[in-house]
Amino acid sequence: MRKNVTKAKIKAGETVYGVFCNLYSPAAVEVLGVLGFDFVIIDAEHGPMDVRACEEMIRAADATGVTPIVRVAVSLQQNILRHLDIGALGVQMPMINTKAEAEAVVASVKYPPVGKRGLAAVRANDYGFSGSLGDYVKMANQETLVITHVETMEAVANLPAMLEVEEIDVIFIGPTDLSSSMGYPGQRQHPDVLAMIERLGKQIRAGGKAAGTIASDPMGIAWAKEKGFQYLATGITTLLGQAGRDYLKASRGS
Ligand code: 3PY
Ligand code: MG
Repeated sequence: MRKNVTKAKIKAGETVYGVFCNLYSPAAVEVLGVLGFDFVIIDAEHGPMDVRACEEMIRAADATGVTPIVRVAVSLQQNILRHLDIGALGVQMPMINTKAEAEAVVASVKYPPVGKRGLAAVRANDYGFSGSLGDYVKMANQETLVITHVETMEAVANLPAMLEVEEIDVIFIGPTDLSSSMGYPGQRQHPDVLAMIERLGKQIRAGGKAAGTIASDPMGIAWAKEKGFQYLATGITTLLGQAGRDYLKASRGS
């Protein structure tokens, strides 16, 4: 298992930058790695990717040194395990609304004695051929990132309790779902939504965890950094859209 450079940077107080990738393309993951992004979030929530597809995306991440994190749709122990066994160095779990749900994520991600993850010789530990499984278990518990989303009003109400869950490294504010839950669907820039994100970011940091959110343009990145968000992500289609529109504007003028 390789070291989780993204986790080390977060623990050292650095800001890390990544991309949600909901298109199945190992080559795109390679490009993101070569470009120098810290992490890629292979999106198995919003998108068609199954575990087999995620494995090929993770292989591409491993080839270029970018940290592979999978956004897993269903928070069930056996489901989370399959994404970690193929080599994800982190799990990002959407729609976590209660302390019990947050604790269940940790239990699924971590091996005993911290959690309940099942152990086998799998891709994540070089199929058991390099070193002892005992050493791997210790390293996996140390290196694997646990990221949970706060993106509903129920989660906002339960944030103080969720902050008590040790082993969650990053709490990620999902602005699209949060704005929807607040009654402003599609209005991520609404002043009430921005004020809520700012408040949640402060609360997360005061609770001893790193805060994450979406930041997709220079203003959004500057805003999020200024508010203390440390784990910033954009999306692969957002990047394509920005570059594609700029190109067409420069070439055709529209
Ligand atoms: C959201 O904004 O709701 C997210 O989950 C980020 O993609
Ligand atoms: Mg969301």
